[in-house]
Formats: sequence, C-alpha cells, structure tokens
Amino acid sequence: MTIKFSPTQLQAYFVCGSQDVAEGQLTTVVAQALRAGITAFQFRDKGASHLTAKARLAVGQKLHQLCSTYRVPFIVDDDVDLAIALHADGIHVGRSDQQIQQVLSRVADRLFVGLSCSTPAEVAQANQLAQLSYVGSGPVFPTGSKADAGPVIGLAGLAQLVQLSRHPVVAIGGITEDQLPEIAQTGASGSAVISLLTQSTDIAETVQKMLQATTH
Ligand code: TZP
Ligand code: MG
Repeated sequence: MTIKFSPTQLQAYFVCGSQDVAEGQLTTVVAQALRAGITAFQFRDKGASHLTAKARLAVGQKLHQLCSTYRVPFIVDDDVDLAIALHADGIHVGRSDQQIQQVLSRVADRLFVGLSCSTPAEVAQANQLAQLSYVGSGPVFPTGSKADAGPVIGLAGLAQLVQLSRHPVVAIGGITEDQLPEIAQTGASGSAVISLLTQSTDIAETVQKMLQATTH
C-alpha cells in the first residue's frame, strides 16, 4: 500500500529510532503511538542506535507493517537505500544528508520527500524544488535528542520560515505540550517530536493535544 502525502499528516509526526527508547522497546512504543493517533512516523535510527544494518531492516519492515495497518505514512530518515528496500512512503532528508537534488531525481516518482530547512536561505532553495512535499524546521527549542542540532530558531524564526515557505512546514526540536498552541499560531502544519512521545506518561493524551493544537 502506498500512502500519498497530505499536509494534515504533519499534525502529529512521531520521529523515533532504537536510540530513543529502551532496548527492544521500539515496536512497542511505535504501536502505542499509532494506536494513539499519530499522523506520520519517521524511522530515524542513527547515533547511539543499538541495531545492526540487518536488524534495522527487519525492525523497519515491522514498523512499516504497523504503520500500514493504521494507514499512517512510514517515512525513513536520511537513508535512501533503506527507504527503497523498505518500500517506504516517504524519505526525510537533512542538510548534511545526501544532496537533495540527487534524492529527488532518484525517488520523487515513488516516495514523497521532506527536507530540513532552518534558515530563510534554505527555505528559498526549497521553494525552487517543486517536487518537495514538506519542509522540517528547527530546532525551535533546545533539544536533548540530537547531539549535532543546529542553533535554536525560536518561535519567531519558525514563523518567518513558515511565511517564506511554499511548502507546508513541520516544526521540530524541544517541543513540549505547553508550546503546541504557539507552534500552531506560527502557521506550521504540525509538530515533529521524539521525546514528547517517548517520555510521555500518557501517549494517548499527548497525541490528542498535538492533534487539537492544529485542528482549526
Ligand atoms: N532534528 C532537529 S531537532 C531533532 C531533530 C531530529 C530532535 C527532536 O527531538 P525532541 O526530543 O522532540 O526535541
Ligand atoms: Mg537526517
């Protein structure tokens, strides 16, 4: 099953890999998040990941199956070969990942493509790329989940990028429940989060708050 991109899928966007949860818990956590109503899932397995390449493929297959059951897009971070091998619905490309033009020409006919953009110049470049589906912007706030995260852009920085972007924007980085309404006020289509869901004591309630913040 291929899932097409819609901006409403950015409302409650969960990003997670083995490094973000206790060992062996990834599929359990993702299943809980899907049951709670997340609108997109990104498999981002890197850094302190405890998976071998072979295990990553096997876990990715399981996660894609889970996402398909809930008709939620399964997006792979960064790794085009993995995205193709897993028949992912989408790929998310960061600034330091493979050149966006190369990725687009290789997979844009099969996968939807998201790109990280944290400055007005990067958004201006993304505006030239008609095949992009969305832009991810941040870190909006300080984050403990990405060791090499760039400078914090704040809510004002996010609002500026949303204004400039022709593509829908999903906010990322250090987003807590309290900030969800302010994120929505910038015009962002939603929030992409790791720790808000992996550290949540009530995933169902947290996802509801993410959905409510962006439902007008
Ligand atoms: N890209 C920019 S910040 C970030 C990524 C992957 C980490 C987001 O994690 P958290 O826990 O929601 O701050
Ligand atoms: Mg990346």
